[in-house]
This record gives sequence, C-alpha cells and structure tokens, in this order.
Amino acid sequence: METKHTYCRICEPGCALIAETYGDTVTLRPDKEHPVHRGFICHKGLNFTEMHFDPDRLDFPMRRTNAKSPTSRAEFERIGWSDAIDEIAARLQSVREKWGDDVIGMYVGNPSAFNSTARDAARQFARAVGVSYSFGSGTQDCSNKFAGAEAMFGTANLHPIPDFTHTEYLLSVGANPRISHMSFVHTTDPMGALRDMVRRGGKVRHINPRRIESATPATGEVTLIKPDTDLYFLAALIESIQRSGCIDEDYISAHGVNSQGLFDFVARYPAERVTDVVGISAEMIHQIAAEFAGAASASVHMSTGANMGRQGTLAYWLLNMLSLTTGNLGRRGGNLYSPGYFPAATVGKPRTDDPFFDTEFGELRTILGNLPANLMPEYIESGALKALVVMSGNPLLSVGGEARLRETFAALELLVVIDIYPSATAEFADYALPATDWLERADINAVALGYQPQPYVQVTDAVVEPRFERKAEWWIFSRLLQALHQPSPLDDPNFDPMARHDRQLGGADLSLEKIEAAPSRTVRLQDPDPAWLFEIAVQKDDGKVDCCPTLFTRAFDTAETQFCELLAEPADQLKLISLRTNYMVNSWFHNLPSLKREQALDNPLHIHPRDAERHGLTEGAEVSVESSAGRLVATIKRDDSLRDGVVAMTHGWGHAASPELSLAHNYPGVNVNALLPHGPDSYEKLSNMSHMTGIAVTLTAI
Ligand SMILES: Nc1nc2c(c(=O)[nH]1)N[C@H]1C(S)=C(S)[C@@H](COP(=O)(O)OP(=O)(O)OC[C@H]3O[C@@H](n4cnc5c(=O)[nH]c(N)nc54)[C@H](O)[C@@H]3O)O[C@H]1N2
Ligand SMILES: Nc1nc2c(c(=O)[nH]1)N[C@H]1C(S)=C(S)[C@@H](COP(=O)(O)OP(=O)(O)OC[C@H]3O[C@@H](n4cnc5c(=O)[nH]c(N)nc54)[C@H](O)[C@@H]3O)O[C@H]1N2
Ligand code: SF4
Ligand SMILES: [Mo]
Repeated sequence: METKHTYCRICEPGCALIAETYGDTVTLRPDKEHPVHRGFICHKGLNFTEMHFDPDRLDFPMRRTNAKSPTSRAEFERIGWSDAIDEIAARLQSVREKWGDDVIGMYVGNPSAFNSTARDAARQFARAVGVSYSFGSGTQDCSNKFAGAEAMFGTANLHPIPDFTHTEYLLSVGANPRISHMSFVHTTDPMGALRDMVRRGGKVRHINPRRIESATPATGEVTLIKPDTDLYFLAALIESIQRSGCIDEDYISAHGVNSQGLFDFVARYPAERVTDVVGISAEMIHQIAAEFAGAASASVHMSTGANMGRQGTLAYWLLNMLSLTTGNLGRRGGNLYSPGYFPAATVGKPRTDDPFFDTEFGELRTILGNLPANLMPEYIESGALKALVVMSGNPLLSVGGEARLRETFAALELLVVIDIYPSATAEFADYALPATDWLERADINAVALGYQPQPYVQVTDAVVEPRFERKAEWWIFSRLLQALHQPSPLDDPNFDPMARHDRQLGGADLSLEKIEAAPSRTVRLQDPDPAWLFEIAVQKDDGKVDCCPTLFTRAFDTAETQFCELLAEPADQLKLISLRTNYMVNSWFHNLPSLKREQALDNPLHIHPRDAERHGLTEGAEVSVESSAGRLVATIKRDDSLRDGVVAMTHGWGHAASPELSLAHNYPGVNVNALLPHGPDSYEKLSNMSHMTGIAVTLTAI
C-alpha cells in the first residue's frame, strides 16, 4: 500500500486528502495534518473514487458512426488514439480549406479552472489552429466580475476577499457557502469561518431570495431580497451611508478617482425609491447601511446569485464601492488582496479602454477572450462557426436554450468533446475523447491565486495511473498540434507540463521540489497584508480605483429602464432562481449511486406554500412552467425557505439527454435552462454574462 498527499479539484476550497493506493484500488481520507484544511472535507471529494471507477465513464476515444440529428441517439465506435488524433487534425484542416481560416471555435467549461496543466495547452492549440470564437462557462458564472474589476482596478484578476479572521461584519450577497463552499474565495470550511466570526461578536448578513442553509443562529441572518434587484439595493445602501454623513471622504480621495459619478448614480436609487422593487423596507435598508458603516470593520462578498442578474457588472461595482467609500477596501477586517506565491492581479490588464467591436449580432466585446455563450447557436446558424472543440464543459445542459443548442450543434461540421463522461454535449460529438480525472493527473492549486484568506500552495502527483485510455488534456492538445504539423510541447521528449509552474514559483523562492518535500506537499504562505491591495494589486496608472468607469455609464440607462419595468410588474409575478444542492455539481455528479438520495432523485419546482395554494398546486402535482424563452413540465415541491413570489429549480438536470449515463438517465429530471433567455438580448452587454436569475415565469396546473 502506498500513501500519497493530494487534494480535491471539484470546487474552490481544494480540500486536502490522503490517498491510499493498493494496485488499482484507491481510497481517500481527509488530511487532518494539513496546515490549512486540518481535515475539512465534503462527501463529494471523499467519494470521488466512485466517479473514478464509474463504469459509465468515457474510457476510450470514440468516433461517431451515425448521422447527427437534434433528437436521435448517437452511435459511436471505439478507435485508437493515433487514429482519433489524425482524423480530427485532418477534419480541422478540411473544414478550414472549405470554409476559411476563421470558422473554428472552442468552449471551455468549469472543471478546467481546477486543472493547472490543461489551459496552457488548450491556448497553444487555439492559437495554432486559429480559434476565432471562444466561449466558456465564465459567461454563466462570473464574467461580470472580470469586466467589473478590469474597469475599476485596471486588472481582471483583482477580486478583494473578505478578511474573515478580523472583520466585524460580513455582507454576503447571492451566495450559499454551506452548499457551494464559496466562489472567488478559496477558504477551507467556509461555514467555520462564519461561525468563528459570529463567536467573536461579529455579524453576518446574507442577502438572498431564500432562507439559505448557510444562515443559522451561529452563521448569520438572511434579508430576503427580490431576485435580480441587487444593484438597486446596493445603490440604496451607499446612498443611505452618504446621506447619513458616514462616507470616508479622506479614504476615497487617497485611493479613488471619479467618485462624483458614483454618487450621482446612487442618488437615483434612495431606499425610499427602491423599496418596492427590491422588496426590503426602507427602514431595513437604512439599518443595514448603518450596520455596515458603523462596524469597526466591514467586509463584502458577492456570488453567482447576483452575478446572474441583468446588471451583474454594476452590482459588483457597487459592492466594491461600498467597501471603498466606507474605508474598508484594503484595510484590516475589510477586503484584501492575497497574492499567494504569484501576484496574478499584475497580469490581468485590459488591452484597450474601448473593448467593443461591431458584429452581425450588434456591438460585442470579449471577456478574457470569451464571447457570450448565449450566442453560440447564432454563430453556428449564421455559418460563421463550423467546428467546435469542447473541453470539460457541457453547454447543452449548462447554457440557456437546450432546444436551439441541439439544432445548431447537430449542424456543426465537426464537434470534438474532451470529457470524463459521455455527456449530453458529447451526444453531438463526431469524436469524444476521454480525459483523465484529478486522481490521474499532477496539479498545483494555481487557481487559488488571489483568493485565499490563508494562502498556501499545494502540489500533487497523479495518485494512480490513468485507467483504460484516459489522457490528460495537455497531451491531447499537444498531439493534435503535432498532427497539424505545428510546434508542440511533445516535440521535447522530456516535456513536463508542470515546468511552467515551477518557473513561476521561482519568483517566490519556491519550487515544485521544495513543496513536494514539505508536509502534506503544502507550503503555507504569508497572510495578506492590507497594504498590498493598493501597493501591488490595483493596476491603474495612478494607483487609484476608478469609482465610476466610463464603460459602466453605458449601462445606466438600461438599469433605469429595468428598474421602471420591475416597478410596474404585477405584484404576483413569479420569478425563477437557481438552487444548488449537495447532490450535484452543475451537470455532473448525477451518475453516482451515493448521491442519489431520496431528496435528490429529480429537480422539482420549489415554491412557497402560499404561492402553491394561490395557484391551486399540491405537493407532487405536475405543473407547466413557462417563460418568454421556453416551457417545461416540473413537479411541485412546497418550500417555505423561499421568499413569496420566488420559485426555484436546480440546474444541470435533464439527463434524458445523456443516454450513456445509466443512473442519471434513470433519474432524468428536467433541464431548467429551457426557461432561460438566450440569443442577442439575453446577456449583459458589459460582461457577456447570461441572464440566469429572476426569470419571470407563469405556472399552469396540468
Ligand atoms: N440555470 C442555471 N444554469 C447554470 C448555473 C446556475 O446556477 N443555474 N450555473 C452555471 C455555472 S456557475 C457554471 S460554472 C456553468 C458550468 O458550465 P459547464 O462547465 O459547461 O458545465 P458543467 O456542468 O460544469 O460540465 C462540466 C463537464 O466537464 C466534465 N469534466 C469533469 N472533470 C473533468 C476533467 O477533469 N476533464 C475534462 N475534460 N472534463 C471534465 C464533466 O463530466 C462535465 O461534462 O453552468 C452554469 N449553468
Ligand atoms: N454542491 C455544489 N457545490 C458547488 C456547485 C454545485 O453545483 N454544487 N457549483 C460550483 C460552482 S461552478 C460555483 S460558480 C459555485 C457557486 O457558489 P455560490 O455562488 O455560492 O452558489 P449558490 O449556492 O448557487 O448560491 C447562489 C445564491 O444566490 C441566491 N440568489 C439567486 N438569485 C439571486 C438574486 O437575484 N440576488 C441575490 N442576492 N441572491 C440570489 C440563491 O438563492 C443562492 O442561495 O459553487 C460551486 N460549488
Ligand atoms: S468542498 Fe469542494 S473541494 Fe472540498 S471536498 Fe468538497 S467538492 Fe472537494
Ligand atoms: Mo460556476
């Protein structure tokens, strides 16, 4: 038996594990000696072996043998790697010869973020083959944060994190740490961090349309907000603080410019004006403002619930402005920059002040290279995009509008899917290529750079040999480069995909070797110094934060129009939000017996009992749910954790579309993204972020 230190790469904490291997078998247990995690772990990481050995995994390169159609099931045959690589290279060449050099696209999904050797090779491949259209999960998740940070701080890679250990107050907007373990903050045991805060006498306030699992007497209270209104709530908070004379003028002039533009904007949305739209009383808004401004120190956190609204970039702006204007940004107990072993904020500078360009779909920009995923079908339908490579993504289930994605994916001349499963998206593939999972590959937690309250760097070897013919993404892309007669990492027989990280570590006087020799293969790094935010991270030429970037003013009129629409909405309008659970991770984790518990066999429509009664809907009844974008049929689940008027469904279901996943397919659920808007007006123009929360729906009993 061999014992190896490794870590989980499913979500952001990156929990430390000890793997015990014996031949082919592997068991995982928490690493109680790890200097940061000290044994913190969740069941998904602990049970990952189930996924590693899942007989339904994609284990061999597969070539399609039947014609594609939006509805019929794919048929595949097993082929060797050499044939797969040669054929894909030849088909990429012929697509280009036939249609031109600019017809290839790529979609990169969420798990690639936790895969430190995949992205470089993918990028090199994209450059060499001339990928003209890049898409990714970021526009369903967080691209508003990148766009916002770029404009405010001069770098897409600065997202100040709460100083949990010192803060007296935390305002957490649109997050559910108990279930999801936080995003853009990589902390161990996030609920523990909240508990410690409260125990110290601090206060946590969650802003959410639901009484979330994260809010308990020991971890803070919820203020229920109407979905997709966070911008106006945050504006009213700043306006209230300003009105009460609690703005820190000296701090703003020391660290910001353009604050007048900010105050002019928030002046439009005083508490008394926004109360009906946000569904929080004006008194309560003033109280929260006073709590925040009055706390000895106060911190902010915002996550996907607010990102997915129609004004995610402006909301993120005001969140950071709340921090700056109260003197908490870059202060002990406020929000900090935590560079870890490399200050990634220094490499996220925008190339231009005006990122927009004209396209046949109107004015567009890219965010870290990505176009709106909600326009993928349009790009295919218009004939611009003929071949697509999908790496660790499942857009068919994760992006809005499955029906249109089906039609257009079936029309692609070439679709290559690199995944660990024969996913719903792989049903449209010409070639499905089996990737290694994280037990089968070396890694470093580079994804955490900038986001760790307790910074540390951890490396891991592959814990086990890849099963069957699974291959690492970097190898797949490098082989494709060779077959395309392009320079390839594999031209060097000693190529090590971790070498780049080794070079980067050198800047902090570290190396892979040093880390490997440390206990738990982990080196604890220096805790963030509050001064670093302005000294190291902000990348504006004058070192100051732009408190009202010109770019944002483009969205002001839309914000006001949407405000007026919300104001005019009927009082009983139902709004749909998303509901993550412990038994799924986006569209994967649905094929594991241990996660198929009684409460996780499908994804019903959660509705407040009063709303259910009003619509004559009983528990378990079937209901037709309709939005302006689509319709689906769901079963009713009464749930008094919801705010009145809010309904919720878990995304990532709809496994009727995944016939190869035998267990998931038996408990298919429905794809809630049928209800999400898609196409040209379905994303936020500043950031390409899809509109995914607060979707107006109507219900009809069946
Ligand atoms: N309605 C609604 N829709 C949502 C959301 C929501 O809250 N509501 N959330 C959104 C969010 S936050 C995100 S991030 C996106 C996610 O969007 P995507 O990234 O497109 O979708 P995932 O479901 O995460 O699919 C990940 C795929 O990667 C595969 N995979 C896992 N590990 C590996 C690996 O190591 N290598 C390779 N090659 N493949 C791997 C999995 O099998 C799966 O098929 O979905 C979004 N969609
Ligand atoms: N178990 C599990 N863990 C996961 C994932 C998973 O699918 N399952 N996904 C991973 C991924 S890819 C990500 S990005 C992170 C996401 O991590 P989080 O962003 O914390 O994700 P959620 O738990 O969906 O929390 C979003 C919260 O926003 C609330 N909300 C919805 N609409 C609004 C709104 O308009 N305003 C406000 N203020 N709140 C709103 C929802 O009720 C929900 O509680 O989680 C990661 N971890
Ligand atoms: S919290 Fe996330 S990183 Fe930690 S074990 Fe669970 S899935 Fe893995
Ligand atoms: Mo995400």
